[in-house]
Amino acid sequence: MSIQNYSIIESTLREGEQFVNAFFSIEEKIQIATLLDAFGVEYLELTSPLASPQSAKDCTTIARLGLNARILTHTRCNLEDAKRAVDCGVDGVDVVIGTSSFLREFSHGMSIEQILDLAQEVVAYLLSQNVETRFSTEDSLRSDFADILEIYKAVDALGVHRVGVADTVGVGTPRQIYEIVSTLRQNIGCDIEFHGHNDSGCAIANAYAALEAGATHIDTSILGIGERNGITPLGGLVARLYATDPALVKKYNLPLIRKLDQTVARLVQVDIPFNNYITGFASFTHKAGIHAKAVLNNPSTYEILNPEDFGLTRYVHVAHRLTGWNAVKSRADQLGLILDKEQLKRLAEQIKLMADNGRITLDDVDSYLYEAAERQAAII
Ligand code: HCA
Ligand code: CU
Repeated sequence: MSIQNYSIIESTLREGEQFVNAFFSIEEKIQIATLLDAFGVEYLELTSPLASPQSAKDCTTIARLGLNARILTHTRCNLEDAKRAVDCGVDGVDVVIGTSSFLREFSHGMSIEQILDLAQEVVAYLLSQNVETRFSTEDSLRSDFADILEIYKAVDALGVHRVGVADTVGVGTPRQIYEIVSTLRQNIGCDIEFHGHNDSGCAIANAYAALEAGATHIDTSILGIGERNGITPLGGLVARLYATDPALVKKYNLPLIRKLDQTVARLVQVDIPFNNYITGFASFTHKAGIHAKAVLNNPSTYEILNPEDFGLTRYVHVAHRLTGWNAVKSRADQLGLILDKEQLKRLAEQIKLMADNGRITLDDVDSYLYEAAERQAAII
């Protein structure tokens, strides 16, 4: 199935708040919410109002900001929580309950029959309050699929807007997620959401597989922050979709990704990883002579993402032993120096030798280039 309409449920302000370093003040939450809204995500998911008195206030405040994004909060599956959520004035409520034997035994102690009754009661209540309603099962992958299907069919029959598949522990593979979501797609009519943790590095691939299988909503957080090592990162999902077809992400304001990543990195006191999707400092750097030559001729040779579409620029690294004369020429061009091919080739050899004898910097390369240009001018 090809990916068509989908929405992002941005959960930096819910799952992201579960990141070990996250302690967002209301001002910071508003800053994040406003930026995400300007980026264009369709939904913002907020921490449950039952988490703490301040969380309840934050929920109400953000619900009243008048953002374009629909505002959701996230609660356990019981009537009291659902009522508190509705009272915050949110557009929708995401309810979740654990269905795996682990969680049934060690968390809430309910049987599948009890969960089924409760799910129907809570979903019916939320629908009666005219809020967008999502029902999801925590640890879906380690739950009995027949149980999940039975519960999802029951809430689908009540008219729930969405059901969610949650890979709570990051154990799923793209094939498994594809299988689960496509089976659900064949059995129920409502929308399908996927929430995937990244413990084994599959969160983006799993989200993508869910979309391929017919999921309509994907949960993300900025930089992927969340419980443990987090969930599908917003930038990573965007990169994955763009690589398939830039049209899939043209609805978003892509240059804001950098600001989003930088803002959240600062607020939770981490560096953006060097190899981060789109915004890592090495994401658009090219080094080896062969790469540099081809990229200078046509960037698509080694770039699946066009940095300009994200408001970024590529960098061709010159000051190292793998350099080539094309990269040296491009640096000379940037400095406005005119050097002939023979000179550029000699300079490339000189840079390689210097690099073999120790670290050299771009400043060193620039001085060689200026000296060579002066010598050339003197000869002419
Ligand atoms: C958790 C809950 C959750 C919920 C996902 C969802 C998970 O913190 O354990 O509501 O879809 O990963 O299961 O984030
Ligand atoms: Cu989660």
